[in-house]
Amino acid sequence: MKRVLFLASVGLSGCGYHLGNKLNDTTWIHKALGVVQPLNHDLIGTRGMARVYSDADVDRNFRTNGFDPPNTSQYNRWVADDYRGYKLIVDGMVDHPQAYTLAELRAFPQLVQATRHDCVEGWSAIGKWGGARLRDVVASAAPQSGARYVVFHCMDRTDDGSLYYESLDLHEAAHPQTVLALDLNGEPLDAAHGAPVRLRIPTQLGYKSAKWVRRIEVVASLKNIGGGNGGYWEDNGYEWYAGI
Ligand SMILES: Nc1nc2c(c(=O)[nH]1)N[C@H]1C(S)=C(S)[C@@H](COP(=O)(O)O)O[C@H]1N2
Ligand SMILES: [Mo]
Repeated sequence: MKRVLFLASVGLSGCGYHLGNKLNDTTWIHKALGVVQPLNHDLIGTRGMARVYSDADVDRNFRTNGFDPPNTSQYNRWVADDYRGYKLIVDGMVDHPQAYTLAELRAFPQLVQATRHDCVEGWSAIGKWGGARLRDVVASAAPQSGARYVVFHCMDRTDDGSLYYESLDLHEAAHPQTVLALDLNGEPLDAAHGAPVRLRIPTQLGYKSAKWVRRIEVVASLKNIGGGNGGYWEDNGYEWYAGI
């Protein structure tokens, strides 16, 4: 497969390190951050693993929260057509901008894991999320050196009429449990939970897990995006770093 070969070549050209197991996974970060020493996943970029639950723990009716689903004619057309026309854009400070259909996102290795979602408002729910790892999708676009963050541009409108957005730094984006979720509890995501693609980062509070993602932009700074604090809720006073 073309993409797999491409990923392998990114790994090879990024640095001259041993391409053994774990290090290989973070090669694109080394490249993006211009780091000379190999990074160790256990020390940087993970901040621990989120607990994985069993199928029996899963909340079959996963609560929904936040703004209403997008109600644009474009989004409604995608819903009606089973999202066949939708593409997830990955661009910004990258060598290879991408636009992935859902079928292409499903061609990435899929992670399916039951993890707990913790909302800052004081509720939790366990869902079995499935999708492509964020790090694989970002790596496929080949972030440039100097890149620091990934910004998730969403399709829903907030209270002030702006589009919801969120961001992670590249270390967080590389966390092995962070997925661009396509499925919840064995079914394609429904519109209420962020279809067709939503971020699921189980190591961070719920507001970081952006729903209805349209575009992932790789940037050096968050200053010029939205209110400059890295997310809609951050622009309204929440912490940008929401690790749990
Ligand atoms: N685009 C978008 N993403 C969003 C939100 C939102 O309003 N819009 N709400 C956030 C909050 S506060 C939570 S708790 C979760 C809720 O996800 P759920 O509806 O699947 O439970 O989505 C997060 N992601
Ligand atoms: Mo939340």
